[in-house]
Amino acid sequence: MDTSSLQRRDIASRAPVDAADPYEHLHVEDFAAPFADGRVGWREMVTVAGRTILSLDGPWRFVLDLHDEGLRQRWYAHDDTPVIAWAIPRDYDDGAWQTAPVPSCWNMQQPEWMYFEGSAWYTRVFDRPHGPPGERVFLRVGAANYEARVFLNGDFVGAHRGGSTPFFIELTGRLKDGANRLQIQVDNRRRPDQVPMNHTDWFNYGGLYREVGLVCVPAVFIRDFGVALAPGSGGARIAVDVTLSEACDIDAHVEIEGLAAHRLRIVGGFGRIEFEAAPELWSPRRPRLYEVRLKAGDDEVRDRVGFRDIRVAGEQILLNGEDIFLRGICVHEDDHAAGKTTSEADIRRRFEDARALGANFIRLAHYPHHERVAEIADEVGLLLWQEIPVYWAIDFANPDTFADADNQLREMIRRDRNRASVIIWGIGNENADTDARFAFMRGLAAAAREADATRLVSAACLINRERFRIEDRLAAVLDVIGLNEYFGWYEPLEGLAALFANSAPGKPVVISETGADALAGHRGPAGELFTEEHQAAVLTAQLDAVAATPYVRGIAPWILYDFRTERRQTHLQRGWNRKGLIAADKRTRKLAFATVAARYTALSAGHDGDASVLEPPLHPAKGVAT
Ligand code: GCB
Repeated sequence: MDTSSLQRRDIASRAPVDAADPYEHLHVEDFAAPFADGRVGWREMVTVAGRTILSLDGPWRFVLDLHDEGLRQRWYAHDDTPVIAWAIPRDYDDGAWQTAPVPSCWNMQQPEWMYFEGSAWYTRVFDRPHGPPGERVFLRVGAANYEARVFLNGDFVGAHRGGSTPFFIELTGRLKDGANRLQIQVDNRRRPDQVPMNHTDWFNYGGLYREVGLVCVPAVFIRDFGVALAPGSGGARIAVDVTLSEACDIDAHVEIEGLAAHRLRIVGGFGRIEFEAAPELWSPRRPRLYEVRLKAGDDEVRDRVGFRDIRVAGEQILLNGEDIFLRGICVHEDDHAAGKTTSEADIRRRFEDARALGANFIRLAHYPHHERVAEIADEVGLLLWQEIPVYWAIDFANPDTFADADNQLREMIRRDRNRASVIIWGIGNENADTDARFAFMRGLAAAAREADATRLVSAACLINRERFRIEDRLAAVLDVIGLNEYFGWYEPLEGLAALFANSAPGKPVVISETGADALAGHRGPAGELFTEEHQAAVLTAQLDAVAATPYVRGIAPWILYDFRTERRQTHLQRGWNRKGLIAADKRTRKLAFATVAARYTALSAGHDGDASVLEPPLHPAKGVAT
């Protein structure tokens, strides 16, 4: 059959299968092309602060689609005629025989789905929400790894790429009275031009692994808003900016509990105001949050916001004007039973363990974590580094890869920019120092600052191993130099002192990773790799070296919990990275946990200010910190 005359855009819109040539799909290979055009990104996001989300979580009909038949055969265009009435056979009936829960990672649902990488289809029916006239309805997907294509009542309505940030697709005007059929095709294939690319040191979970729901808003609604201390105001002024869905001119009203109430003029859909206010500042010891209400036209949003100042001065990091040392720990969003799907309890346990370690700082590796993480960190007083997965050998020369990374960065910032706990945006991890990478990263640093002028920008930089010093062109565009170094594990420990002595970064350095694998329970001499003793000895030496190096203003050992990764296949690893201070059961603490905890506890007295104040509780049951 001659398929050359097929127009790309036609493929998505042609008539239901029964009417089409039944063999046509066998010969079309650009079947995914029509769906690239409808991509949504950061501009289409809708703030959900204080809004009710109508949950679509629960069991969805589900099938794996190894050969992409769903797009080829246009499964989304099928009507719901029962098999008994079919005129010609089909290969799909909404997965009526099988379900998967949303949110979840399909890998964790059935043993035979564990290593599946490819497309899968989720289908469910929901009733159209009934709100006031003019109400608009958006689908919100918390995260889908990696690419998602969405179909409503047989029509393609939008797509998204990037596996760790939320996306929104407007359904207004497309909803029928009564039942509506929603289908989401999720594709988790690893590809060299994606962000991350195909090679990473974590497990590639697939699916709708964060919550899915509907958000209903008025015809003109608040799309985005920011509330923060005005940069450079010394904590004496607050700035509020508002972006509406439409380019209209109206008044908005902002109220900050006990502090201020102001009218703010919106022109062409955008408004900004700065006013005097002297809030009690947010810090890890006193994570004070204020209720914020913002009204514009018929819309209203609410949030709980902390006010704090973070900046660098020379080689110091200043929190509210005071030098701070980041006693950190890295953490992946990974669970031996739930994969990448997380829960309130899991997040609070993570924070409890970090607190028991004496940490005041967490690096969320290597992608944006669930939005509840930063919300809870705001409440309990933990500082966060949050990043996008610009990891290792990204296709830096590819403009489309840049567009993907830039969008993920802006989506992460839009989602979390009102979270005081987030102090650092991470834009990359261990990328080779090429011209293409430098241009790419310069672009990302500029994007981060344009989207948010109130935080620090960092990345895990490189070491020049010939001159043995911290040397990376990228350092010039960062506020804080992140450094992943594994002296004592991948290379001899002796190099560390030389590296620190040879380097003169002129900016604060944070050791964004260091550590050693240890299988829990594997004991032996400190000289033997993979023993708990060896891991503890490496981290002791690292903490000693850091303590003797004034420009190192923080350290985040790799990592809180062991995590799943197929790259690691010795008999001591068996598919797990064993650098956790705690085993994958999230209970068994290795020797190194106590080693780091002892150091951090000693350090904390001098570094967190106001040590007389008790740390806020981690569980709301015991009282939410204000
Ligand atoms: C790194 C990577 C991290 C790995 C870690 C390791 O430098 O950034 O993703 O998991 O090393 O264990 O080797």
